[in-house]
Amino acid sequence: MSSATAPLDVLIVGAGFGGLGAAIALKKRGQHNFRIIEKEADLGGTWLVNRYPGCGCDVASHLYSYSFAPNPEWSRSFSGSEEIWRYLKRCAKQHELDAHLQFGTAVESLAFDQDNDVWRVDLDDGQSLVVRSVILATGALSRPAVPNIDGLDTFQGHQFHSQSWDHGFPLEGKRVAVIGTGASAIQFVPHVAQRAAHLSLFQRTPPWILPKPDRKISRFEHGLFRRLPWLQKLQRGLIYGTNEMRAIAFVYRPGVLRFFEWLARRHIRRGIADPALRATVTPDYRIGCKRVLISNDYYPALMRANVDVIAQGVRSLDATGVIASDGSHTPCDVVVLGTGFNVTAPFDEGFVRGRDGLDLASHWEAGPQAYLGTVVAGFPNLYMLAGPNTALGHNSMIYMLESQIEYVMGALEHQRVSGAPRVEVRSDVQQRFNDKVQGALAGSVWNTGGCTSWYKHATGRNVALWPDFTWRFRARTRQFDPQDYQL
Ligand code: N01
Repeated sequence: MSSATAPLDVLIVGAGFGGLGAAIALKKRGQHNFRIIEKEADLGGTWLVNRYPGCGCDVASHLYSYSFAPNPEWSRSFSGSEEIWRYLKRCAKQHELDAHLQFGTAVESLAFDQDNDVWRVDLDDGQSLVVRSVILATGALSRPAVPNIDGLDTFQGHQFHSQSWDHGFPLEGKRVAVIGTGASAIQFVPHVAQRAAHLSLFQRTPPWILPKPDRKISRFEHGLFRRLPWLQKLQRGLIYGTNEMRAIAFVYRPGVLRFFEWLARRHIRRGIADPALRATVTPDYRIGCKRVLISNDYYPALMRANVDVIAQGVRSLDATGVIASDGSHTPCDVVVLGTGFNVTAPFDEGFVRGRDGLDLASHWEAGPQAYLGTVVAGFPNLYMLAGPNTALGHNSMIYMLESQIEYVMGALEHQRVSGAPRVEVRSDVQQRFNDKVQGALAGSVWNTGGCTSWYKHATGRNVALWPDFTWRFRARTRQFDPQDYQL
């Protein structure tokens, strides 16, 4: 559709869990004048692009799925990336989203045309769209963080980031250097260790890791879940409730976390025989401060004869390898960056321009901030999913996304019924909300646990996490309240 034709009612940017969920919600409400633009060649978001060996979800599958689309066939209690992607494909098919999906096209910029109360959207294929409302579902963890390490570009071997794993490059017989020991790295390190001639793992900060209660789900259970859907619902509820309890420790009673540190230390002792290596991988900050990881094969992998853990930190790279901060040089054939994602600057300058030309990236220079992680003053008729302070350290993001989607549907419905040309959150409402969020974060383990993490902006503000029970977020987003808005 070019700008000459009638405006689209809604443009969804991104075809991951958030974007597809929003599209299904629109269709359920009889709204069909929308399009989903996706830069990748297929749908799936995170679960399409993250395909490193061992990639999977550390939230249990019965919970990590849409509430309206239970999957009785999950093969394991914690599913792998490809199985989650196939689940999303099925959901999109069942809800007939094909006609709305446009792949291989990136949105280059979005600008609010305040004379006409529409968004003008430029795509990288040269097309322009005019849309009434935009839902940005671009994901919180979609922009790889490539570290600013001296000499990274001078390295003559092969290198890639975990998010764009090069499956065409065989690791067999190679000397591999891995930088980073976060959630992604601990999943792929055991697989790389099995294939590589040698693996040098550059650890800057060790993560806290608990045992992963993973197992195969039997055919008998699949049959039960198919015949008795309430049983799967019950299981989902139990997982949700158990996860929710963790908020008590993370936010209200960080002292309780000592018990989990004891469990994690025991996990280290059981997985690693060498006392020196045990000391190297034992964190010195409170558990929960960084995301708590789960794995049964990471510590045993570090015990292999072909694996070294280098805890000195990375100073630089040269043509042939990695130089640690103590000056030691590790020659390698390939460098894998398990260095995570850029969460604190989700958009480039010029990508979103709101009312009066306000640029979202500049506006967020001191860190992203929104109301309910969904709307930002100065940016009318623009909604974001998985926005600021909606990520979780304790429960399923799908629950948060579904809460946000319900809220956005309320806003769109209100606009339709009232005929208001603009829906823009009041800045005082947004400010009050953020003061409360930051107040709640102040005593939490994420802010007091003695670590740095991707949750925090350079200013020290935690711009990522929702610091409370998720049901409270759902209660806050259940109903769109026009009083919070300039309409
Ligand atoms: O990234 P991370 P990730 N020199 O930021 C290190 C989600 N996820 O991709 O800790 C040396 O956790 C950095 O060191 P430090 C999940 O929400 C989910 O692993 O900053 N090292 C750290 O060790 C997760 O939290 C699943 O000191 C450098 C690592 O790189 C989020 O994605 C699976 C460095 C980055 O770890 C991010 O995880 C995977 C440098 N210059 C991921 N820069 C699920 O199962 C960075 N590091 C749902």
